[in-house]
Amino acid sequence: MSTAEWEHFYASHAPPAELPEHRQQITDFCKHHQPNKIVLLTSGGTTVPLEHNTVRFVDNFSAGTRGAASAEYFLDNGYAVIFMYRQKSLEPFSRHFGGQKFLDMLEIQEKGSDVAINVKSNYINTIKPILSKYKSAHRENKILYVSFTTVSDYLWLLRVACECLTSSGANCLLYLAAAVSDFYVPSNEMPTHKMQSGEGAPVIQLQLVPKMLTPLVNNWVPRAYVVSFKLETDENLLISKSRHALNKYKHKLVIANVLQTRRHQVTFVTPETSFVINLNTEEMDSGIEIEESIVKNVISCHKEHIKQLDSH
Ligand code: PAZ
Repeated sequence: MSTAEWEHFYASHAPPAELPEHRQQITDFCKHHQPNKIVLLTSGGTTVPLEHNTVRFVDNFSAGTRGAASAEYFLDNGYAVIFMYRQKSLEPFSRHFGGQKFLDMLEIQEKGSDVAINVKSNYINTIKPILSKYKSAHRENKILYVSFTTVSDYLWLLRVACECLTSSGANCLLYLAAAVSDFYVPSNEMPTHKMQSGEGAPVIQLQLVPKMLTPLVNNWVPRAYVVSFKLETDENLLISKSRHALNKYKHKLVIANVLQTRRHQVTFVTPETSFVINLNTEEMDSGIEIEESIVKNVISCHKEHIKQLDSH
């Protein structure tokens, strides 16, 4: 990927309005946590707008489950977390109470004109540990939420976050779990207003999104431990494509998963080896999440990375 393609992408897509505010927040957060370990975790899908005044867009399946769950396990393990997520995708802690689940946990008690809303007693043991972890993560300023929606917002935010993280050196871990679109409609080829059906079926030409891993690994955060995720639907491609990514971008770890089995199986692929992490049915039924093992293994790889860089 040449620099020119990068410059072209950034030059032809305006940064999101909130970018200066996000830069300040991330800078302050990184300063606050230095010299401790910090993870930049990306989560959820990205949209590809089809109009400048966007009514329609191309999206993908990711709900942000992997990212939101992983953020909680990183916090459990003492990391400060920059949670860079797709707006309206799942968030750590609140993910446990989404949709009607939250309302089902409550009951109304009325005595005359006094009305109280309480948590049903059988849910207290479920809610209490999650609520305590949420409160302490926020009290101790251990998690920063920054959101994006479109693929270009994502790429702008990623670059800015990396610039802020450079000074964290090897203590910085990048855990790139977001499902980022590979294709986009260039800004100068997008209509300003809503496409009109009366004008017939539109022909939309998508272009390849420049891959950000090359500048990220080489220039933006050269000492960080970078973990990318690879999703496939054809299992036969999984390892070869992960190895290809490692060779091409020169980072240290790809976590490979297949769409249908991603909740209970992933493969860690490093330049030298690969190994599978699996949950059995019993573990899944008891509520164990695969992200707990993923994060544990990533943290031990990160430790090893810090040791190696320290010894040079
Ligand atoms: O968000 P989710 O929990 O439904 O899915 C997680 C995932 C499959 C998006 C993630 O594990 C992943 O593979 N992300 C990278 C996708 C890719 O660009 O290949």
